[in-house]
Amino acid sequence: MNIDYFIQELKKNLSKYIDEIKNIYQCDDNSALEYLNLCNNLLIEFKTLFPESKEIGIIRAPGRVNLIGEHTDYNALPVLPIAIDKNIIIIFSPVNDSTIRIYNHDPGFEYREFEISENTKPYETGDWGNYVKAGVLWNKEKGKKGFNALIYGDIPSAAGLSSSSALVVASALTFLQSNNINPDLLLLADELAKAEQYVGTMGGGMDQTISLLGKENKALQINFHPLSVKEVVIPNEICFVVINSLVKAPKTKNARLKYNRRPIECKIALDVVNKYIVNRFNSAFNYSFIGNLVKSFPSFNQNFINDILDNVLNKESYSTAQIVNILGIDEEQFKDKYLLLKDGSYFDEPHDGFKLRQRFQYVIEEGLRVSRAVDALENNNITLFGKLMVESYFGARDLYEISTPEIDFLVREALKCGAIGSRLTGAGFGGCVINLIYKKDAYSFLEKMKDLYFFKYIPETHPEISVNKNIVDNYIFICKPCRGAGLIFS
Ligand code: NG1
Repeated sequence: MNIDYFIQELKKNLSKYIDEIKNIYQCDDNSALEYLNLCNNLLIEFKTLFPESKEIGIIRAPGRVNLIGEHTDYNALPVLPIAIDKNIIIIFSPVNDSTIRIYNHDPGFEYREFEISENTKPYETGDWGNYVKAGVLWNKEKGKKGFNALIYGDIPSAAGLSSSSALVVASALTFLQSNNINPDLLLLADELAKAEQYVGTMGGGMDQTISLLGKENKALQINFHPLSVKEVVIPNEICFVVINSLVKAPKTKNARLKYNRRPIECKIALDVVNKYIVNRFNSAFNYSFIGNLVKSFPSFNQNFINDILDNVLNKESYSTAQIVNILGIDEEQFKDKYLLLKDGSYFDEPHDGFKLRQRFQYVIEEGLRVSRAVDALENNNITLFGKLMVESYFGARDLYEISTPEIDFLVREALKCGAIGSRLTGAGFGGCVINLIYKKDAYSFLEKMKDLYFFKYIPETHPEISVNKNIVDNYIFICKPCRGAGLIFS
């Protein structure tokens, strides 16, 4: 569409576009008007940055909040996220050469420019441009045309709401659109999960899938290897409230190693179990994901899990020497198979050893909880869903060790203030808590939690974090399931 024409349209016929925005974001007239004003401002900014670009498109890709099923995706066990109304928006214009030129509306992120070429190397670890590169360079065969773009985002970063994957997804769709390619969204989600590992995190496929396939008013149960999705209706009387602990966990930094430790420990734990199965059952089973073991091993049941925890993975922690001995490989083979990171360095043995039993137990239990949670929602059993959320939190805190004192405080107080369920959401080490609330209790819950956390706990325990009282509603909010990524106003 022509940028000047569309700016005029938004001036003259604003009301014409309100319904589309209300449908996408599940919002009221006022919020829809705010979004339209934002689009208008971004279009004007784009015109100033790229005066030569006349034909434009607008892509959006949402962040997500995961209701239950944390760190299960890279183990091929299910998750249950919703897409939220916070998103990445890209105003773009295709160009005839292979150059990508990107400005960020946030002046904290500098201009980036790169070529669609096999020789294009990643920026330094942590650079925001790497997420755009991940979205564009994943398949060089598919297209050669670049684009000029202005990128806007309102998903808090490093908060477990998937700002990074929303940027990868939005960049990929912008690239495909610029080359007139209509992707199959499920296949694209699978590709982009691998593509995002470009930035160095050994993550799974939850975030890209929900950002692409999210549905209004519904959660998605996502299954992996093979990737499939099932829509799950959220009962009308409940809602989900996100609370941001304001403790950031940027996965491009320290939290990346803490995060990567978990997939590494899961893979080692699985191979110890694989080895045991081969010896014990005299069979050729060799599972590549914990989820495959759960789904396909004929003798998988509670007795089998107990046997593993009591007799196979029965130590509190394991040293490299112990694991090498169990697996019957040498230290070099061990390092190359399990500890090699994307940047070519090796993951160091943690000072408290590899916690194989705890990680294995948590992942198996969390995967089973997701299936039970979906049944609970489908049977309108809100109390059970809440109970499973709390169990998930305990597992994340005690076995997977991804909680923080701030998250612990929020979950404890939320349950006292009317939440039926509460748990950390996303990768952990900071970030957000998700709370299940009856809609009728939402207002009083929000007021109590604002007061307890943002006006008391944070000022007392973290004087270095400045709480802007005018935007507290950005830190604690009801999230409605929204539509997945795509072109808007096309
Ligand atoms: P967030 O919360 O966005 O950092 C990460 C992974 C997910 C999943 C969750 C934990 C990426 C891009 N995302 O998400 O795949 O493993 O942690 O459930 O690595």
